[in-house]
Amino acid sequence: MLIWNETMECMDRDSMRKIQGIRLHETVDRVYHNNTFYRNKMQEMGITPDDIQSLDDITKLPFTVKTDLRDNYPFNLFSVPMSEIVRLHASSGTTGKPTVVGYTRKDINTWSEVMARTFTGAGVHKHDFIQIAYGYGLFTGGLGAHYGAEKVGASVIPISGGNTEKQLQLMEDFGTNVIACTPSYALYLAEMMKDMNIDRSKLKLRVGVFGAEPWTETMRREIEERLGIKAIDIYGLSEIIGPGVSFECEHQCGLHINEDHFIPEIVDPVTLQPLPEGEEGELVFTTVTKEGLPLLRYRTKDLTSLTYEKCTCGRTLVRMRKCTGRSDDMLIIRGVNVFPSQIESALLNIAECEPHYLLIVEREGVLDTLTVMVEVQEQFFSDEVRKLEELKKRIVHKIQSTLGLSVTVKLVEPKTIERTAGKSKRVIDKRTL
Ligand code: DLL
Repeated sequence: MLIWNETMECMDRDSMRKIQGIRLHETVDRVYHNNTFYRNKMQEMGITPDDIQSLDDITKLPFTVKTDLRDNYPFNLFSVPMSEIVRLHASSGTTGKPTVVGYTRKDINTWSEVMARTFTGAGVHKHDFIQIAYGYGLFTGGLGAHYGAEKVGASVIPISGGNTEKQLQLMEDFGTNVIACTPSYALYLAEMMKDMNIDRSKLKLRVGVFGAEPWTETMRREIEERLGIKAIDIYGLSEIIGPGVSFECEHQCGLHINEDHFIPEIVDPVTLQPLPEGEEGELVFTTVTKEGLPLLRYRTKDLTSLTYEKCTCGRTLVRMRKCTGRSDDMLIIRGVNVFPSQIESALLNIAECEPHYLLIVEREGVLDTLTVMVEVQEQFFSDEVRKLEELKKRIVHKIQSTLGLSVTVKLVEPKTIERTAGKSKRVIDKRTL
């Protein structure tokens, strides 16, 4: 099994910590001298770059949150003059101004490097044909994946998201063996493949490189089965670089973090105190090589845990557990905390359910209600009413017994719930509309 950068990906812990410490000091020194926002923050806390001499000193640094980026819209958090910026991306978000991120030439090279590690981790090499169906444009998915795939030398098909029939046609004609897109779009591709009567044996698809949204292990199994491929999870966020922050190897046992570039911490989301290895909390990153937009202790809101154990693949890079929820994804329904991923797992364990669902939260008087809308497989939907009622009861019971929450279940025909080429929307919270 190939490793893109064995020196960095298989380094012993002491050497990694030393490099991280040096790079951390350099980054802090740089932002202190080039960025008013961080200089002010550090001065308020009474610290200078000299206080940051080793990795352990990271906890002395201030946190950064998404609103800091919004408040400094569009470019005020950048740490280089605009003449050094060669690329801008932005993530739209649901409210207010987008979050803008900027890259220097060196940042683009770093991004290609971490994405080359990512693809190599997924077993992708220069003889592969990779179809990039992440959106190209301001979203970091398309171009981020593109540069990494070119770096490993694969033949890149920059098709972007959508245009599903064309995707499938090119897949067949070009002999695509790697697909990169969101997991929800992967499911849609599988569905269309069936509708268009495409003979799977004519396709060379071998592996999918999926990310940009949470997806459960049960969803992974569905995708692997329906597309007949290995489904690899990749994680990232625009603020830190885009895709390429962490990646699974072929063993699919946690995502290797490119920690020589992005130092992770897990903190308690309430007290912000660092948590020990293995405990779940909020993932926080400090970038230590980025020039355009270096960030100190950026709170991702993503919930996961870390392990420093060496992986079977030989990489020693710290691994994060597959991330299935964000602290701001959590719904509180009549006092019960629910993550959409928990409902997803419950639904996908019921054979008649399709992996397409939508959660609708409403308030009736003082009570919150959760309606779970889920598609039922064709062959069951045409069944008699009594059987559908029985199925509905089974789903309600499954959710009640695993989450302790009573919900209303609405069974709908296949293809009722909207499909998307990008990130799927699983929750409509009418309480906040
Ligand atoms: O989604 C970057 C990306 C593109 C990652 C393509 C992977 C593949 P943003 O639009 O800024 O960036 O969204 C970042 O998406 O904080 C997570 O909540 C979520 N996310 C990204 N990847 C995963 C994943 C891109 N593999 C936000 N599993 C992050 C779970 C993910 N959530």
